[in-house]
Amino acid sequence: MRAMIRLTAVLLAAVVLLSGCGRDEPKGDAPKQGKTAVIRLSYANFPPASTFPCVQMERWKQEVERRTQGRIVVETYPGGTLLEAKNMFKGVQDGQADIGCLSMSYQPGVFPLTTVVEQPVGFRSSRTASLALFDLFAKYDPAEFKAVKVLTLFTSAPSNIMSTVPVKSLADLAGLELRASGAPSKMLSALGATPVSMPMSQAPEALQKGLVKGLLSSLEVLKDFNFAESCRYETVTDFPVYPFAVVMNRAKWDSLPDDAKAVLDGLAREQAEWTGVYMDGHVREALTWSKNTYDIQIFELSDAERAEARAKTAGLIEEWKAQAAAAGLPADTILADLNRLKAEHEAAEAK
Ligand code: DTR
Repeated sequence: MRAMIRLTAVLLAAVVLLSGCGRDEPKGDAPKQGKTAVIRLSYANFPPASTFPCVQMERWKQEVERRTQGRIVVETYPGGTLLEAKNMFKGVQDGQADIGCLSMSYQPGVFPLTTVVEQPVGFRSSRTASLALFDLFAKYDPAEFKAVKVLTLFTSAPSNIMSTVPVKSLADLAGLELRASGAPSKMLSALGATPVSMPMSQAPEALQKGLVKGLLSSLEVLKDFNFAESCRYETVTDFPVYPFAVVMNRAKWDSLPDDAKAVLDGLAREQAEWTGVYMDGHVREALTWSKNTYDIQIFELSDAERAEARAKTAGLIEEWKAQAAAAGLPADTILADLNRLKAEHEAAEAK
């Protein structure tokens, strides 16, 4: 009996020692760095782990850990476990998380330049919109992000309507409560619907409680949130994308060694493109899955209705211009740059 107790004690001590000692060593197959200190970075995200902002977060973590040979270790917190959608920007500035993923659409008025991307300019893919957003940011280095270091930017795919009742035409939108955010919410208003603005992380509960009859978002959420189960009707409208930024606490960034900074900077644009490509492919996959699993019905707006929607929402671009100008930005030049970048990336994608 005593021998048993001694053996158990020895085993316990070994477990404690092993878990404690390994804590600051690189993990996995990364080569060990001798006595070089490991830098640990916390990364907060607001939606569940299965969704695209978190998939891109895990990919970024993997690449950073591989490219720094384990000298940087990224600890990820999906699902709002460290910071929620609406306090992401402030939380990162206050140091509650080192890194955070935020959607500019959730904080109207705070991001006058980058929200040009959520205007109805007709993006057809997340890859094109993500690269256009990234390149626009690189050109203007806007004041709205001066308090933090921007690690990458990307967008959702174009938004479409998912609903519990069929929306076969614009007329069916009249008075329909749909969850959206930012400029896409304004777009719904202009078309006669009743937008209910909230971050995506609150959409499942709103749908479940019947507060909304559907939502406006990119269609991959049909699978990632299982919205296809309740929203059996999808209307392809190709409404705007939602822009995102991954930001880092400025002091934490300043404290990083130059070689680590170079790795993160070297990954920034590549990560934007990776996310766009992943998103576009995942939308297609989620649609197939939703058809097979829930036999969803898909409606397409006619060309005439698309033109009508464009005409009714054109005022939003003017509204953005006025806000941008009030913030001291060269609105017309920014918009022209955005359209040029869109055309360039679309042409590259078509090849
Ligand atoms: N459509 C935006 C952004 C978005 C698209 N897919 C997801 C998944 C998880 C969070 C956000 C998003 C939106 O509706 O918020």
